This record gives sequence, C-alpha cells and structure tokens, in this order.
Amino acid sequence: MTSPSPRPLRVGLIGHGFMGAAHSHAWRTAHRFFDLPLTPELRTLAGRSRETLTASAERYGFASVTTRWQDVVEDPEIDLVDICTPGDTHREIALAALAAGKHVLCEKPLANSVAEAEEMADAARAASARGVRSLCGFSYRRTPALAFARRLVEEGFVGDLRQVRAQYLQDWLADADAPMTWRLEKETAGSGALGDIGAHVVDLVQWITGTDIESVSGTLATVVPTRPAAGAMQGLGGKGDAAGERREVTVDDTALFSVRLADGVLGSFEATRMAQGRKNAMRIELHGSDGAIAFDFERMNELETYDATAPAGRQGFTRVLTTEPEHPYAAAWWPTGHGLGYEHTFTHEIADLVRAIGEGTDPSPSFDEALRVQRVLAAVEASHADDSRWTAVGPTP
Ligand code: SOE
Repeated sequence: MTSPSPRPLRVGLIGHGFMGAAHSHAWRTAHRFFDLPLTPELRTLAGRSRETLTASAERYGFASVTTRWQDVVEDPEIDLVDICTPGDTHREIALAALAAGKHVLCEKPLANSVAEAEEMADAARAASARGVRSLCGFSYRRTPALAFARRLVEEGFVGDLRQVRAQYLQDWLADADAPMTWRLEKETAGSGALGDIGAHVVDLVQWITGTDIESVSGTLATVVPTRPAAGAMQGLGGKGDAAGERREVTVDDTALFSVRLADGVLGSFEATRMAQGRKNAMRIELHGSDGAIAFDFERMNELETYDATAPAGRQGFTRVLTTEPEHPYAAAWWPTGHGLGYEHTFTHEIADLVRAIGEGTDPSPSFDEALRVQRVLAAVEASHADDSRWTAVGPTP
C-alpha cells in the first residue's frame, strides 16, 4: 500500500446507477493501492433525479451534485469527465467534454451506432494531440487472469491460433415477467445482449489474440417480446407487475455469431441474458497449435492453461490461480491466494487511466479500439438483417 500523491485529478461523474457505483468505488480506491502520479478527487456527481442523486453522492463520496451534465463539462475545476450513462447520451457528452479539454472515461459500448462512434473517435484523436486522454470502459481487460492470458498468447504459449470460442451468459431476463428497463430499449441502449455483453467478448478476443475480426455471420432473437412496464427492480432485473401494462422489447435477448479473424481463424460467439443459471459466465477459450487457454468470469481468479508440448500422458488443463505477484495487478493487493472481485477490474482500469494521464500517454482501449468493436456489432446486426450472410467488418481506424 502506498501513500496518496498530492496532485489532484478532479473527477466529474455522470450517471449513478450500477456503473456509477462501480466507477466511484474505483476512483476512491485506485490511488490507495497503486502508486499513481495524480490523486483522484470526487468533485461532482451528475444525474437526473436530485433526491436519489444526493443520497448517491453522499454514499460514493462526491463533494457536490448537479442535475445538468453540462455543469460538469463546463466546470473549470474538473479535469476528467466519467460517462456512466446509457449509450444514447455518450456521443453528446463525450464530444462536449473533449471540446472543453477534459479527459474522458466513457462506458462501453462506446456509442449506439458506428456513425456516433466514428465522431467520438475522431474527436478523441484530435484531443489527444492537445494532451487530452480518453478511454472506453471495457473493464474486463483488467481482470488479472485475462491480462495474463494476453501475456501468454504474446509469449507464444498457445502457438498458432486455431480456434476461438467466446460466450457471455447471464440469466436476469430469463423470467418473462422481469420488468422493462432502459437496457431493453433500442433507442436508449442501442442493442441488447449484443452490445451490452457481446461487446465485451468481442473486445477481449481481439485484444487477447491481437487479431481483428474481419467478417461475421450472425443471428439475433428477441425471445420475450413484451415485458411488464412497472415492477420491483432487483439488481439488473427483478419482478414486474405481471397483471399490469406490458411494453415492447426492441432489442435482442440473444445474439449468436460466427467470426472470421484476420488470420483466417474461425470463432463462435454467444451473448445472452436468457441463460438460466448462468449469472455472469463470461467465457473465453483459445485453442492453438501448442496449447489452449480457458477462462470463466464466474471463477475470475483462475485461468486454465493446457500445454500441448508437455510429454504425452502428462498433458491436461492446469488451473492457475492468478493471485500471485507474477500475475498482472495482483501484487498491489492481498497475500497470494486471497482473490479479487468484479470491482477490482474497475480499480485497475482507473489506475491505468490515471497513470496514462500523469505520464502524458494515450491509454487503452482507445476510442479507436472501441470503434472497432462497434463496427463488429454493426456487422452482426447487418448480417442478421440479411439472413445471416457473411458480412465484412468496416476498416480498422
Ligand atoms: C449488464 O448485463 C452488465 O452490467 C453489463 O452492462 C456490464 O458491462 C457487465 O460488466 C455486467 O453486466
């Protein structure tokens, strides 16, 4: 553990739902466990409803609140704008913040369309030339086991990549009477399981393998077409008023897609919030000429590795507990074997972002990398609309 550095990085955070809570926790914690060149200060929390906002600000430790996000962007006392709102607002807030010279952290997916994401990536590139940094919140990259998986692939542990399998399985919509939420409205969320959770595995596979997805063939389905308009929310889902009015779900519940990577390797992807029993099973398997790697977020402190070069009869998957000082991020935390949780991925993301800002370098995933993910999502939707025809992903920025 280290003592806080005196130079502040003054943060304005917009949105105080699930992601607002996760980011606030990370902003409060990062400099206490990592040596950072700047100390985050939670200045202003912005949200729509003043009542709940004040309670959230007190709980998360913000000094002030506002119901206008513009106040955060215009405030000369704020250095960084953290966007934790639904996708339909990302573009406007990010463009305004970058124009005002604020560093930006924007939740994933970057935007609701490729056109919006392109504008944001253009603005981020221009801002970077003025020393303004931006990062898109694909937080799972900072799971120690997944960062370790990337390192292993880079070191050649799997050899030549042969096959990729990626799934993101949740079950909070399996109940047909789970209530309507913004995540089920196309206008607000952009897409359903595809953009909400499929985006994570698209980003991770491209990042871990260092290879872009070049074309896709996809199918989307909305399995429960209407949901109770009102109900008691619990976590992401909850119990809707089954006897009351129902509203139309305008996004996909399930997305299945095949991909062809730049080196010709095929991958299968699955994103669903209908997988009863699977709570947050984000799984990635990579198979190569010399070995394999398998990960499941429900066991996030472990990575399974398979060494095909081991002597015959001694081969088999090994469960590596990724809590050793040799593993990414782990040394900053607890003694070996004392695992980490979901919230640590955000703490690592913020630590890396603050370090990049302090050092004057561009952090990753950049808006350009997030645009690449957006193009893959759009290609899956276009393929679905065209009878699952193989569809090329647009050019890499
Ligand atoms: C909801 O499905 C969700 O909260 C995603 O939006 C997050 O990105 C993921 O981390 C957990 O699930």
